[in-house]
Amino acid sequence: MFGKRSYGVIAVGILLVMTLFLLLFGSRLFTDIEEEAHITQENRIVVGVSQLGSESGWRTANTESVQNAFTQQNGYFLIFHNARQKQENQLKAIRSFISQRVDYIIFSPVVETGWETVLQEAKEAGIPVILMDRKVDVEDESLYVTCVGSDFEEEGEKAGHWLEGELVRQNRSSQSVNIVILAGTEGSSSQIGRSAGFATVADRHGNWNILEEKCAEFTSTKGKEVMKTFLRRYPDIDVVVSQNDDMTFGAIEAIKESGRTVGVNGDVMIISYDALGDALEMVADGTINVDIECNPNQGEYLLEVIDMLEAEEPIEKRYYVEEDVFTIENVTEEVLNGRTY
Ligand code: GZL
Repeated sequence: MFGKRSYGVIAVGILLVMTLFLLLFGSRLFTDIEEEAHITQENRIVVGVSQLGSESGWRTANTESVQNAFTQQNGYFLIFHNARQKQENQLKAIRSFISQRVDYIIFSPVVETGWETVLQEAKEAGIPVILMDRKVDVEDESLYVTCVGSDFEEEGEKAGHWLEGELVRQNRSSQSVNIVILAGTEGSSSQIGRSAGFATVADRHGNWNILEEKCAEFTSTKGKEVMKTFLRRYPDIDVVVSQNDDMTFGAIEAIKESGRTVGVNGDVMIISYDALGDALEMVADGTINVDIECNPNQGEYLLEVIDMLEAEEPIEKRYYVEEDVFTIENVTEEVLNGRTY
């Protein structure tokens, strides 16, 4: 209908009109957006979050759940800091939140001890502190409002109870069983609780030999390295208890490279924690015998706690997230497809 030349004239005309619009209204447009951001920032609840690191798939999911909860749309201004596994970085971040006078401080303590002073500073600044995932070991429990996370001792006992039942099923409950344990970050409440819970059950069985428990930092690299050491030291390992799936992935690699087999039909039983989607695929195919779930989706729980604090409603000292135990019997397609981490 129009020749090429006409299209060119039309295009230039449109460009001219757009340029004119931006010159006349553009600055107001951006000012409005900026003012809008400023106004909503003033009215938003400011939350400082110190996340301990990004060492595992679990931690990534935990971070995502927090970032998906404390959004501008939900009325929050989130200041998020990753401490890269170092307590001194968490201490610095918390002090920075205090100097910025945030409304709330949330943090996942990399280890249980060494927090009294900074928590006292937050208390004196009148800033409520909420623990996420892991606990702190403090005399004065008024230094934090509440803790949202898992019952790690119960998780450890769940692992022990599963092994009790499995040995009965295999008709091996009176035979000698050699166990090695890949432990998480030393002094973290997940390591302390899982070790203690499993030991509570193991102590009831004189035929369970815990050959060695060694820290592998919750990472797959370290899990493989420590498992290689165990394989060199102990030729007849029957069970590996690995305190998170990332260490389990590394350990399974090391066991297979040594020529031994793992899982439901293998000669080394694998007990893992976290229940990441990738790990549940390995439960479904029999590589991992059992996976004790540790739920990282704590953002919604934390949101609810702050809503209650804002409404000055009474708060419990502890909120536990819901968790399951997965074996080949209950890891269905529906479970695998429904996994959010
Ligand atoms: C558990 C959490 C642990 C996970 C690991 O609540 O603290 O830390 O089990 C993570 O995967 O690194």
